[in-house]
Amino acid sequence: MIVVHATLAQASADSLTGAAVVVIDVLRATSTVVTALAAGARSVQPVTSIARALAARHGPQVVIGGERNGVRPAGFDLGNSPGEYTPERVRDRDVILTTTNGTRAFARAARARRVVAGSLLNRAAVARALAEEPEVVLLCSGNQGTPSFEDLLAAGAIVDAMDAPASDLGLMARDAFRQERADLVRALETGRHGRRLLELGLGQDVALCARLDAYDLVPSWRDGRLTLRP
Ligand code: 3SL
Repeated sequence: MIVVHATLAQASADSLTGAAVVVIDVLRATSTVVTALAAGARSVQPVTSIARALAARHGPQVVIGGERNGVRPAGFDLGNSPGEYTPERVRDRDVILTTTNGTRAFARAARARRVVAGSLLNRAAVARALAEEPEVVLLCSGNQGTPSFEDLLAAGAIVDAMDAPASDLGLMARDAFRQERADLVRALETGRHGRRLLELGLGQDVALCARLDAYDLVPSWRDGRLTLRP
């Protein structure tokens, strides 16, 4: 069974304990996680505050990245644009990432039996990796407590790629994905968060995050870090 939660408010940490959870924040946290690991980062550690991110700086092998209000905080090496996470910047390094909504979603899922990062970029790989799981929760980060169009589209894309029954919201998300699939850049630009990124001059990020199945990898959570180890 696949259950979709449109916001973090729909899922308590306790309710996720036994499940396999896919954390989704298409714009842009989980797209950045996937891109950083694809570029050769050793790990990505999501943390919930700027202070914790800065405190984790230990030598040149650590890269501090993230955003508040879409913008790179003072003292950070990188923002939250997937395009910044190039092999030159992150290969063989540990990334510490803090973002407004996405990293809070990882904190919410931290006690789940299994946690992976999902996005449009890696939805087929995620669907394949979780094919044998009896209970899958697609945890959409949303935006400040409200559902996000792009997160639900990615949830629908995962439902579409999995051969399993889904909750009603999962079926609605799947149908929305099927309807929008032909032009995912336009679809992502339609939502509130996509429009905000366009206003910030970050339309390039929206296009980067809309590339369906661009990466065949699944970031998996262990001991507070996301890596490509299964
Ligand atoms: O909220 C988040 O986690 C971010 O991904 C939002 S932003 O796209 O970087 O503004």
